[in-house]
Amino acid sequence: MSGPGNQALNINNVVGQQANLQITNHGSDWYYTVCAIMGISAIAFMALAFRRPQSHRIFHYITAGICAVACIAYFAMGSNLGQVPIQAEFVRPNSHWVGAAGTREIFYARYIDWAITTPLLLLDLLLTAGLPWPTILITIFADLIMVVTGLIGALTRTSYKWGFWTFGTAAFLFVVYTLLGTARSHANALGGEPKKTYMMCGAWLTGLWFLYPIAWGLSEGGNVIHPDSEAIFYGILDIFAKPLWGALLIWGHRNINPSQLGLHIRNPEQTNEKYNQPQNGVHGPDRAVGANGAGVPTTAGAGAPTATPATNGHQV
Ligand code: RET
Repeated sequence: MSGPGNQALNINNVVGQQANLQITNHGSDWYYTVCAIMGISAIAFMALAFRRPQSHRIFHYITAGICAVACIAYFAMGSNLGQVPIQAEFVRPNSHWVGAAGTREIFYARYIDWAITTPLLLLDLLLTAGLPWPTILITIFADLIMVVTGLIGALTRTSYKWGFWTFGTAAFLFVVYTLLGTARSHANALGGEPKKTYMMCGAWLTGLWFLYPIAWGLSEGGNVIHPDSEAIFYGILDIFAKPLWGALLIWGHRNINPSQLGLHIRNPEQTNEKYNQPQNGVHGPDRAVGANGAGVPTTAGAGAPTATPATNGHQV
């Protein structure tokens, strides 16, 4: 589709907003290709979700959401949008810009994507390990520090960008510590399918995520590779990190009941509740049957004054 077919670079070529070093039509075509892959994957995961009961869709929904957000981010990047020219610290090897490094196209859209999707990827994985929610929360917090410092470093013109990269890497190592330590031992304790799925997806995720700070060092950081190569590098990583990883995770969950993971999700299909029907004003005995027959504490009779708040909780 390169050449006259893809006009994004011509149309979105705003004077004063273009970097000296930016993607070409090839980079744009590739970004649009990844955009399509993400979009198709999001639709496929939603289609798979509808084949399961509502109480068994959480991992499909999270993973579909991840791919949908990536699809939009890739649309922006293919269109040469969501970017800003930043003075590069180093002259790129073999660059035409003699004497000065010039500006490089930095896609901040990438970081908006990551700020939304990497916490969801971790949620997918850490729920599989049956981790207590405060531990999930602090891990996602560290992940957000990683993404935000990566963005600020990318927008920094001087060598101080590496300071942000260092903070980001420290935060990332905390995430890795949770994955290889705490979460792994929780998954081990669960055993069976959750353990198998966690081990597979956890190893995949950890190995893959280590390549991102390297891609950053060669692109936004060191200005070593061309923005088209940056597109290919991050694009391939993202395909492995989102649709392919997500498919493996969802496949791993085919025989896992969320209640095994401490996820007690109300299941109207099993308890014969009718949608939009008031539950006699309170959450009566129907409700107390709990998700998937999991032993949920019951309140006595329909007249019980309070609901059973724990039934929807994530109890671990
Ligand atoms: C940055 C730079 C700062 C140091 C570190 C980084 C790591 C980023 C990672 C991103 C993962 C993104 C994924 C996207 C999915 O499509 C921010 C590059 C450590 C690990 C999985």
